[in-house]
Amino acid sequence: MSDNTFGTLLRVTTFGESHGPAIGGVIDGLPPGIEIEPEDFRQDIERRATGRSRHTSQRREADEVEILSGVFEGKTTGTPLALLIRNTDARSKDYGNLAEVFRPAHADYTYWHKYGIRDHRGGGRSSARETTVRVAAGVIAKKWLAARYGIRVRGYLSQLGPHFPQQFNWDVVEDNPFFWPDASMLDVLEGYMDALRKAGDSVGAKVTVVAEGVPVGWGAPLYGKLDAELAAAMMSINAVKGVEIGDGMAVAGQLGTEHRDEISPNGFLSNHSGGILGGISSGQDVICSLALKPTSSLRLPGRSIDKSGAEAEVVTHGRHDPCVGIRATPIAEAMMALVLMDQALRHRAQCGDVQVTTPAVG
Ligand code: EPS
Repeated sequence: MSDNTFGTLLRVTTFGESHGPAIGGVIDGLPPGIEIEPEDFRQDIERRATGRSRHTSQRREADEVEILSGVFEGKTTGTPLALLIRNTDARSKDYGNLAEVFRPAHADYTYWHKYGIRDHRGGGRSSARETTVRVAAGVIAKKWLAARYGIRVRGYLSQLGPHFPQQFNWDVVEDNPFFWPDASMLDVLEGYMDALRKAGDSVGAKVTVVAEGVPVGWGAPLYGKLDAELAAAMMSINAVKGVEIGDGMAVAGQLGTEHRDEISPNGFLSNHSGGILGGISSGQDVICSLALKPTSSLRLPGRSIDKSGAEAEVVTHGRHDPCVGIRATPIAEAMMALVLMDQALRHRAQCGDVQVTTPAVG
């Protein structure tokens, strides 16, 4: 496998499997002088972690982030920053039966055909465990974006199966295990998830991420579009099947007069475009949503085949998320922050000296 790196000036490489000794990553291209200490990682790592509510996988990982290089006296040195997170609670025997069969809707089947060898314990490399490293890398990007430009990246769950928020309040998002912006619906969600877990099924979800304070000008036509890079970054998260920028797929039904974000001297009058025009940030909030499919590892039997091609029934044991989307908000925030930081560095390199007299109205 050679495609484990993303980014251009800020390059993130991750490695490791769910049931190997550790996962980790190398972040290269960080500007020197960013203050980083192990404590910085704790909050976002906790927000993403398993076992923090009954609605997620009950695997209990320590998720301690070790910095191996690239930081001296609490500051980045401009050299590769390597992170290591040891796996401390893998229960590989749960997966013995998966060595010979393929879970329907899982990457088992495609990994096997592609590589001819597969770590079937947990999801191996395809496990959501890998996203811990992205979240750790995202912490550094969030910190830099906030300090340098005042940018805030935050997200919420915008759909859980058949449920949509009826009200919106950022202040309640961090106070519930779903990252849900409507406190009046929490009982409904709890009941829905409890019934789903009891039934042994799983469900999809949608996450929306918003970056506030992004200056106008980041992103490059045509092959370095900010929206294209966001889409690729979000789509690289396990289980993501759809990505939308701004109004996304709904633009197909809009008239030009509805869709256009009219401009006044005091700012844009709407934000259907999701803060990106021509692949370049407009100065408005950058808004990206992602749809995550239902977890494919189910204890309910499903039809499949074994390695010889014979019919097989698959039942998955182990500790799984009934809705992997519930833990995806910090992951999507991290990917947004990493893409923005990479674009910021590239913008600075090529266009850092550009000045126009038109005020930025975003
Ligand atoms: C996952 C399966 C479960 C989750 C895991 C993602 O692990 P296991 O195979 O050990 O039961 O707990 O998520 C994490 C461990 C994590 O840190 O996110 C999967 O198949 O994607």
